[in-house]
Amino acid sequence: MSGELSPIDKAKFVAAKRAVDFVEDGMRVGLGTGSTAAWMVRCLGELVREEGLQIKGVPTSNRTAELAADVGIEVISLDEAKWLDLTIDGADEFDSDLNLIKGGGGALLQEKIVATASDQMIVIADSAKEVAQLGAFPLPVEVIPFGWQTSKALLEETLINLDVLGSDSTLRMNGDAPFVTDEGNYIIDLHLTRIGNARQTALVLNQIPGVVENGLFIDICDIVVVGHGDGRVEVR
Ligand code: ABF
Repeated sequence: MSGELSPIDKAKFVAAKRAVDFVEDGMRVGLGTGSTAAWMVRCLGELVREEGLQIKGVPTSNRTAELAADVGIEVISLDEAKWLDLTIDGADEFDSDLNLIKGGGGALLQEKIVATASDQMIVIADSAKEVAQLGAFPLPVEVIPFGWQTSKALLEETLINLDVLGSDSTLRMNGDAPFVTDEGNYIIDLHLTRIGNARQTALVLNQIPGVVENGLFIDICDIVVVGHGDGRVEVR
């Protein structure tokens, strides 16, 4: 399945392959979104098809739902599953406390709901995603389309009062039109450079009317499986 891979893809693949060792027969599994999570879905599909692994998967995006069905995983909704044994997902950044920035792929809302509804969340990432302090990756904030410019202005004003560097923000675009999430919302990316107090930032951002969710995942992740370009894997 992995063929000849570039070092970055190899790192993603080996992390994904190691993470599926945590999946057991009968589990309800949250399926993340993004290129690393796509490797994990393919690895799980192989176990389902070739070793008879019995799982039910709850996808975190339409794209993951399609891929999971294509590789033979039984897909159910979160409401059907109600609670999950495990979620495996990618991330844009993780720190030594296993706090994360997610949402570069635009699926942060479903990803956070699914991860929170899981006994355990495992993040799979290449080693370049590890940071001493979160914030170099633009922090995605999902907002409803109504009044998004006002929400953007309020976000920038709020950032000035938080322990973060930078208060610039941009509406995520898809060509000439705003990028629209699976839930029909927009994403505003906050260009912060450094987030001093990620816990406080996550709470404060969600107080702004119009904000649906932000991409800071605090105290949600239990394990990070880190893949390296030479094929080494670490479990943190
Ligand atoms: C999802 O996909 C997101 O939360 C994160 O933004 C992104 C990571 O993508 P990739 O695995 O392609 O780097 O996990």
